[in-house]
Amino acid sequence: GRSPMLLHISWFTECMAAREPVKIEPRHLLEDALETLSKEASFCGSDGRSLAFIRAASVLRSLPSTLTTIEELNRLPGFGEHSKRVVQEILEDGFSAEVERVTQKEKYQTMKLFTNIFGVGMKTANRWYQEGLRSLGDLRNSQKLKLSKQQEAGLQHYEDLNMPVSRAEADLIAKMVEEVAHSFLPGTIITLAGGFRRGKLSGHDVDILITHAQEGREEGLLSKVIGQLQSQGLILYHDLKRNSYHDAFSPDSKSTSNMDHFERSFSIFRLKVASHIGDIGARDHSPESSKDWKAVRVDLVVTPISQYPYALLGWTGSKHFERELRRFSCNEKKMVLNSHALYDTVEQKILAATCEEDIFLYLGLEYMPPSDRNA
Ligand code: DGT
Ligand code: MG
Repeated sequence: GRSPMLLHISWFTECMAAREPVKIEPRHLLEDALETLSKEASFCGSDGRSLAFIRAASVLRSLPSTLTTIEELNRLPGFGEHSKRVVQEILEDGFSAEVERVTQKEKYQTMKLFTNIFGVGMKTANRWYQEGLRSLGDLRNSQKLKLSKQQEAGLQHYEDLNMPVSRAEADLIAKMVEEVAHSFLPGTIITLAGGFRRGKLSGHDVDILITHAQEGREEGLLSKVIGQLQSQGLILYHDLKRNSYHDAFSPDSKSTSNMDHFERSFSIFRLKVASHIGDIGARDHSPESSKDWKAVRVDLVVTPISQYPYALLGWTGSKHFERELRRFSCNEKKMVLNSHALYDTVEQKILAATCEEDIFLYLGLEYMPPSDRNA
């Protein structure tokens, strides 16, 4: 059969042509419901079910207008019976009893709380839940719990890190990084990737790519940049991973791991915030309200220029778009796509790209600008 991505694209075009201005149900209500069920499924270890709900939510997101009738729903690709049932319920009653039940569950609430801690994955969250831990207070007060440095930082800055990062804050951080990078290596190219590149106005972190037009000049730059920012008191946490492309990566490996092998730093920046932002917090009278800084999650990723177009495509997201694109490459084109390269398994060669457009061309797809990749 045709790949969901192609179905999706052709259906989308069809829909744009028959655009109707009706609007009854706020679309986020439906998407949030499906996302809740997706989370719940992943908390239960059902990755397949989780993905099915993500797909359905992504189809809704790509609709030109809000869904209003169950008939429209029946024409949509990528909608399983369960997702359909939930959407139908909300369209008819304004809410879904199943979703309400899930959000009330203690396990769901606890898993959501714990997995929102920087450095805590599903396994750890589940273990803590099984041990009877329920709140951040429980984690902070536990005597026997052994937290990693990353989790400690995540717990310490939990509130800040779960506040959205604004576009202005992201730009400010990119500028800080650029200035320092230029002081060590003029001509360094800094790119704001992730959701912000797709035009989102806020995000959960700041994803920054670092490269240089001369291959190899970027090597060793990151530790200098971090060191400099650190000496200015701007880094609350950082974990530098060295480049492991050559020792751990083979382009035709069947590994499904999405982790890439660039030199990178998972960090938490200490960002000065304008006093009027602090004023919002001043309404509550906690000592925190006088704080004139905010902890922000920043990923710095260093890429050689030869891999930059792939890194840019891979780090622009969305996660779901990446997943669908990689699946399409593999199933329809017999090519393995990741953030380093595109590997043609038939010709058995790596395809070099100088820009994102080249990659879409290799895949036989029309170029999609970042703002169209929000699926
Ligand atoms: P948000 O939540 O507003 O930050 O939304 P995004 O879309 O910026 O999501 P984010 O920051 O989690 O990831 C941005 C893109 O970067 C996403 O498409 C996947 C990619 N990405 C994130 N972490 C990794 C990683 O460890 N390895 C690879 N290969 N890609 C990653
Ligand atoms: Mg991001």
